Amino acid sequence: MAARKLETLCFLLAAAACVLAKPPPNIVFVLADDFGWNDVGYHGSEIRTPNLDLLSARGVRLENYYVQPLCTPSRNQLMTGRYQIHTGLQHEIIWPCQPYCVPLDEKLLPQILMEAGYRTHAVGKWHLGMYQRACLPTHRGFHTFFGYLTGSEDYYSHQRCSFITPLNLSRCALDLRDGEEVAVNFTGQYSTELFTQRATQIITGHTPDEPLFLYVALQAVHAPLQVPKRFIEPYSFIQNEHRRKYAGMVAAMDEAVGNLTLALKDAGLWDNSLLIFSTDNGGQTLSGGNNWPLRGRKWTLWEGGVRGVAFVSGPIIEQPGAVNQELMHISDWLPTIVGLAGASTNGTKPLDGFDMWDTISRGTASPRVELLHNIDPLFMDMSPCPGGDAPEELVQESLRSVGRQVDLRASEFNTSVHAALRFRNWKLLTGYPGCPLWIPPPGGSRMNSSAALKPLMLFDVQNDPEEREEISHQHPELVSFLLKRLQFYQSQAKPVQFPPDDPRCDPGPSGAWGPWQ
Ligand SMILES: *[C@@H]1O[C@H](CO)[C@@H](O)[C@H](O)[C@H]1NC(C)=O
Ligand SMILES: *[C@@H]1O[C@H](CO)[C@@H](O)[C@H](O)[C@H]1NC(C)=O
Ligand SMILES: *[C@@H]1O[C@H](CO)[C@@H](O)[C@H](O)[C@H]1NC(C)=O
Ligand SMILES: *[C@@H]1O[C@H](CO)[C@@H](O)[C@H](O)[C@H]1NC(C)=O
Ligand SMILES: *[C@@H]1O[C@H](CO)[C@@H](O)[C@H](O)[C@H]1NC(C)=O
Ligand SMILES: CC(=O)N[C@H]1CO[C@H](CO)[C@@H](O)[C@@H]1O
Repeated sequence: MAARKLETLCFLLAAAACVLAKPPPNIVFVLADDFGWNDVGYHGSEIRTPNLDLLSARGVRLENYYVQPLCTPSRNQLMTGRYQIHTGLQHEIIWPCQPYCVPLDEKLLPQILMEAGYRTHAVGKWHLGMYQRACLPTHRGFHTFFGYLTGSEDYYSHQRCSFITPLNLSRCALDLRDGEEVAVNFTGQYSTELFTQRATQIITGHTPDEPLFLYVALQAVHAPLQVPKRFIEPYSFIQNEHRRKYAGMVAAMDEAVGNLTLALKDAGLWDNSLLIFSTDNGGQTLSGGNNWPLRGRKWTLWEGGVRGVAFVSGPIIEQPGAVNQELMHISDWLPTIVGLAGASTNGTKPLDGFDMWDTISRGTASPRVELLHNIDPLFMDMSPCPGGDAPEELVQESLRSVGRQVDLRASEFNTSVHAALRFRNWKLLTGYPGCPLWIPPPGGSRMNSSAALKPLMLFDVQNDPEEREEISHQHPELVSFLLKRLQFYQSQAKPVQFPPDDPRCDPGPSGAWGPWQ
């Protein structure tokens, strides 16, 4: 709507006035998958990312930026501007056979932009549910979609293998669609190149009289570790095979972002574009990723799971070249982008995100002082964590704290529950936060160390971003305040949605994953 109004205005006014009244910017949002803190060149990684380094150096690096520790939750918060507790998606991811999706009464970012006159496209990973057609991207605000609906597929065959519990069988089937149709012709094409090619075609074919919203949710650099040889060759110096392949995958992703930027320039769109780059969660150290020196990894509430690599780039930024240290969260993109689009958040449910544009573009103080990382009463860390699994003492201590709970008023937060809250420079963690190790890059000579876990831990993450010094005993009043805040959030949480597998999801030996209801 806003774009149309502006066009009409331009038609009625003199051309000079139209130059002043700039049309809404094109937004290209690149979401990387499982890209770790220590995997980008500008954080000192041994992996080179010349395009990301240059674009971010000419844009704004977001160095105090947070995501959720997992794929579905981060994407969910990006699309809704709301915390997981407010959508019922606080537990894990949507597995292929679970019959649920982001609640259909949530208004998503692309819906708002579409109503505001944007042309909206999604390329790559969806992972926000697909058991019904109504859950698909083309029913949730995207004019077009090319990509996959679940996660973890093969980069070449585009097949996803998943165990279907009620059928007691493991099924491998295609997961690639063009719009809502199964896309059968792309076997053998490496997805980072395939998705970049499609995104480039969208940019090239875009009519500049409409603003563009292009969401490129790359498969890179999630496992499995697969990449064309040309990308690995420069990394023969990395001894560890996982890390070496992963480095190649990062190189392919870096080239992809370079290609997208070039396409925007060639199409004459760059001057009024904003490129946003963000990871969806911390690196998975079991699959080549790394978050050193941060603690933990993907799937955990430690900084290594939730502190994300992100930057913005493009000529519309007022103070390019800045390194931004203001607190920001992935749920902030919805109000920020909607604000830039001149659109309205009317029709969304109460937002947890803030409009960060002044903070990003001009460096003003962040309006965000608090951030709920998550509260998940069902949490389990499924991956091996040698030497860092929840120790017996913590389990016992948690049980004792459950016992203590009985004597307390019901308004007390249950500190056995996996949760974390950030308030200014403070971060409170309760329950088992997930694998608590500091994991150095493979082959690195730097050592980790371990520290005893407690059911309740407080860190000053501004001065101690590595979460090494637990200081809850020094700040009893602050701890009590933060527990009240957690209880405040928990009191408004929707019940966790996590239905059992529906056997009707089975695509059969020659079918494709997709809606079954
Ligand atoms: C599942 O299948 C395996 C063999 O594929 C079999 O050994 C096992 O008993 C089955 N489990 C159930 C619960 O049927
Ligand atoms: C894709 O496959 C379909 C059906 O197999 C075929 O009709 C079509 O021509 C193919 N398109 C391309 C670009 O190969
Ligand atoms: C980038 O563009 C070049 C030239 O078109 C192409 O050969 C290459 O495969 C592209 N890279 C990626 C990762 O898409
Ligand atoms: C918000 O949306 C409602 C329903 O579509 C509409 O009646 C109302 O005028 C809108 N408000 C604003 C401020 O746009
Ligand atoms: C506290 O949370 C733990 C872990 O979710 C749960 O097992 C326990 O029943 C809870 N205790 C109370 C009193 O609700
Ligand atoms: C490389 C290294 O130092 N690894 C250690 C990390 O900490 C765990 C837990 O103390 C040890 O088991 C590892 O050997």
